This record gives sequence, C-alpha cells and structure tokens, in this order.
Amino acid sequence: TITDATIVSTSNDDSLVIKDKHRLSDDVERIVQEHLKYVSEDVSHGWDLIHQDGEMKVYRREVEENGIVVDPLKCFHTIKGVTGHELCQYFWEFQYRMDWETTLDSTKIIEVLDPDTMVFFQVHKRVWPAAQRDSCFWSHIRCISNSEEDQPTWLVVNYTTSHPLAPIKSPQVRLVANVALICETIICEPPLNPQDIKRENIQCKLTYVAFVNPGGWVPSAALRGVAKREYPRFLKRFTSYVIEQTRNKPILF
Ligand code: 6CM
Repeated sequence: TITDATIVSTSNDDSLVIKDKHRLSDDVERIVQEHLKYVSEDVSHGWDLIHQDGEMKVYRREVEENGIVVDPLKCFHTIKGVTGHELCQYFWEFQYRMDWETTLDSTKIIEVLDPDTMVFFQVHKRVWPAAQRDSCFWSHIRCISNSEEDQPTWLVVNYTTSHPLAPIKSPQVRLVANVALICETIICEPPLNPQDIKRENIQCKLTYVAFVNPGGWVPSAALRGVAKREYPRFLKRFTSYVIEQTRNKPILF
C-alpha cells in the first residue's frame, strides 16, 4: 500500500516516484508550496532595487522585528548556457558547496531524510564585530512539471530546523533562514530536433529569495551593508561557477 507515502514527480520524464514520508515531509511540502506562490508576486510595491548588474537584479524590503533586521530579499537573474536542473544541483549538493560559498567556515550533512532532502549544519564566517553565526536547516531539491511542452521548474529550499546533532552552543548564535532558489529553463530558437539543442540555445531564469533572521541583535546598518555586498557577490560567483563546471558537459535537462 502507499497510504503513508507521498507521491512526488522528481524526474523530468513524467514518471511518478513514490517516496516514503519522513518526519519533516509535511513541513517540506508546506514551505515548497509557499515559495511557489511567493515567487510570482511582483516587487513593484515596497521593494528597493539595491543592486543591478546586467541581467541581475537584487531587491529588498526593509523589515525589522523587535529591533532586528530581517529584510526579505528577492533576486532575479538570467543565465545563459545552463539549465535550472544544473543550477539547482550545484546549489543543493554538498560536494560543491565550499567551491562557491565564500561566507562559510564549514558545512556538513547531519541527516539524510530522503534522496532529495538533507539536514545541514553550517558555521558561517564571523563578521566583526558580530558574534559568529551557525545554521541548521533541511535542504530539499525538487522538479516540478508545468506542462507537456514546457521545461520543468527546478527548485531548492533551505529551511531552518532544530536537530539533536546540532545543539546551540553559546557564544555562537543560531541564525534562522528560509531560502529558495527557483529556476526555469528557456530554450531559445529551438532546433527542429530536440537532440540538437546546444548550450547556446538555452538560458535559465533564476529567482533567489531569502528571509534571514540573524538570530540576535546586529547593528542594522552593518547588517544591511553586508547583505547589499554579499548577496550580489554570491549570485555572481555561484552562477559563474555553474557555467564553468557545465561548459563541456552534456546538458542536464
Ligand atoms: O543561500 C545561500 N547559501 C546556502 C548554502 O550555504 C544557504 C545559506 C543560508 C544562510 C544565509 C545567511 C547569511 C547571512 C549571514 C549573516 C551573519 C550576520 C553578519 C553580521 C554583520 C554585521 O541557503 C547563499 C547565501 C549568501 C549569503 C550572502
């Protein structure tokens, strides 16, 4: 029977994959659906464009909770020559993380919940004069088929959770994150035969959203300054890394 299982399409060949539920399945499902809804909400009211570089646009909304800056962030980018699957794979997989993440001292997998969902514990680089931060979050990758003709949407969600293997150890401060990378592949001037699609025929529309609570007071101006500098830097470095890694590899649709 499949009564206690979730059925999720995780492949882009339309096959349904039956997966066992785990203790965080409902949480994962709820947050994924929230991101899918949120991604299409526009940024015309209340959002400031804080950085633009070619196709990359970074917006934020200034929000404070109990005097702590928790500004939501929304970034858009279009990257030539890579697919959404490739971007999400390099973002999600542990083995590549330290190649493109410049804001971490360490990362480790502390639990595998299912083949698409891991729990990570990360120690962030200390930014003087603030205390060092760490984070513990589940990270889930998914492929969503939109229609027969369209390329599927790929997404990764990183969402804070507590875990017995990652107790909070003062003076380190636990940050709280809810981050999503959502990618849509576009085929430009598609050749008649799909087998002939080359990297020059593909581009990817990326949306990256982040809600981060630094988990303790940090001077507002300093935190906003760090965010304004580091998110564009991350997007640039991460996307260039994926372009470089995939350049001479077969396209992963
Ligand atoms: O999404 C990114 N990386 C993922 C994999 O590591 C993961 C990380 C989420 C946490 C991002 C929070 C960084 C904010 C650190 C603030 C520390 C306080 C500083 C005090 C300053 C005075 O989803 C890319 C993350 C890119 C971050 C710029």
